[in-house]
Amino acid sequence: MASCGTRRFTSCLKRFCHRGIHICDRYSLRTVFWSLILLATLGTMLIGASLENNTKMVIEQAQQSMFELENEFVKQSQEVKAPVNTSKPRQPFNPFDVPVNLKVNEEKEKEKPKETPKYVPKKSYLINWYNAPPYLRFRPDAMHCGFQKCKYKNCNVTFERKDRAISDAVLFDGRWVFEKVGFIRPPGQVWVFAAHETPTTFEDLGGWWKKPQWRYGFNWTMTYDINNTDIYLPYGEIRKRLKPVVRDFKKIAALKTNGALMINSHCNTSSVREKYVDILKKHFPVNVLGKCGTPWNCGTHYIHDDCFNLLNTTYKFFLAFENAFCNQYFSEKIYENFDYDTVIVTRGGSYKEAKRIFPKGTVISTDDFRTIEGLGKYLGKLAWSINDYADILRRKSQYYSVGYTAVYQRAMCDLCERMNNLDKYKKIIPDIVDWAYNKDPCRGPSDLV
Ligand SMILES: *[C@@H]1O[C@H](CO)[C@@H](O)[C@H](O)[C@H]1NC(C)=O
Ligand SMILES: *[C@@H]1O[C@H](CO)[C@@H](O)[C@H](O)[C@H]1NC(C)=O
Ligand SMILES: *[C@@H]1O[C@H](CO)[C@@H](O)[C@H](O)[C@H]1NC(C)=O
Ligand SMILES: *[C@@H]1O[C@H](CO)[C@@H](O)[C@H](O)[C@H]1NC(C)=O
Ligand SMILES: *[C@@H]1O[C@H](CO)[C@@H](O)[C@H](O)[C@H]1NC(C)=O
Ligand SMILES: CC(=O)N[C@H]1CO[C@H](CO)[C@@H](O)[C@@H]1O
Repeated sequence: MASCGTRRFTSCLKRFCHRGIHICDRYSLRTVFWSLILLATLGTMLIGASLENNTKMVIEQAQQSMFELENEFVKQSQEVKAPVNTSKPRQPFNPFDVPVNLKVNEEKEKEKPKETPKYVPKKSYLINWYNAPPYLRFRPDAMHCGFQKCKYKNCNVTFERKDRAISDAVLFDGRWVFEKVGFIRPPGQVWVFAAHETPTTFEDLGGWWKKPQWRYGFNWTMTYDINNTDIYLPYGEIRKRLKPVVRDFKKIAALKTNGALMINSHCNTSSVREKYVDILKKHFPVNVLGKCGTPWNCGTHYIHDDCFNLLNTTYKFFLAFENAFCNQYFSEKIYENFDYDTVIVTRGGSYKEAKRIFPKGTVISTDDFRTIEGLGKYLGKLAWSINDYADILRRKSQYYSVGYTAVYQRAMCDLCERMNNLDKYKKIIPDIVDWAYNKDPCRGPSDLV
């Protein structure tokens, strides 16, 4: 074929055939010619198609990066503004899909037989935190945990003042509400009275929540007291580990040099723990860090930084003494320190409640001692008995504390489930003061002997 050069294609083929190629015997030259034309056409079409594919890909990539840019923008603006807008999820920008696609879809819809429509939640619910407490604000993981892990995912939380009047539910940190509500409550808006702290501290900030303007206002409560709340939000939860940890607990015990440690910032408490500790000090060495003892700058804003290592390495006991004795009230003092290799002594809750809440043999409760001296002597004995001490650490290490984010997330899921089923959860709390105090949830200290 190389010799064909500039001659006309047909005569060239003729010459080629005369040299005895068999196809010339079977097919007419014309057939060969048209076949070649056909092949050429097909080839062109294929190239065209792949070009078209390429173009499509380029467009899709452009769209993709537009989505990404847009998402990035949404993300950034959320980061700056805190969360969260609700109503409809934003439609990703797609310049290519306006009327044409709509038409196609309409036609397709007509062809299809009608199916039973799948249940799609009608809307999403906006939940406004009216005055999120510092306890939450300093825990951004919890604050922004979202609803993706919930059964009902169609809720959003906002912390912005301006969203109050357009929200489906408002969460109030009850003891911190103001004199005036400050916005017009839309019909049907759900109000939740939330409380981390105990009723003994509800008076601390003006006590406006007790005033008539807040009566018949709240629908639900959200607190740590499982027996007296609609939405259960404790400080944490202890769970069994699937795989036990293996550590040399005897060695850890043997290396500890100090007695008991307390870290706290409230020095005049309804549980009068300060007095309890003063008496305990006569029987067992106790160091107090924080506002009520030796100043220390660690763990500000509830963040457990490396300073807390001394629970692992130095102190045999950590005194998780609550500021009040109220049903179910066990705070971050125990939940945030549970995983350290130290033995925790609790003082709180209703009488002997620690025994029911925490796994057997993992914590020491002051309820189990008739006198403070008795506790002091017990701690002294345990401190010198490496085997017994290590046994407690080993038992405790079979469990772990899930952390605040997990329990907060669960409470938010519960709230969202309720929002989706308002009929089922209809409730108005006539008098929130009654709810707070009537069941007599708190006791005074009876162990200061
Ligand atoms: C929330 O989104 C809607 C549209 O989805 C928009 O009209 C509204 O302005 C947004 N609100 C806020 C507070 O950003
Ligand atoms: C509180 O609730 C727990 C868990 O639901 C239950 O086991 C316990 O009996 C209740 N206690 C009281 C005093 O009602
Ligand atoms: C401690 O608190 C009580 C009331 O809660 C108050 O009467 C008392 O003066 C306070 N004592 C100190 C030393 O602050
Ligand atoms: C305390 O010790 C345990 C076990 O050695 C370890 O898992 C944990 O990370 C330690 N905690 C800190 C804050 O170092
Ligand atoms: C919540 O309380 C308000 C005002 O008392 C009431 O109008 C509304 O029906 C209540 N919502 C629910 C779900 O109970
Ligand atoms: C901004 C934001 O997070 N919006 C979310 C609100 O909730 C819906 C689910 O109901 C999500 O799709 C949105 O992304």
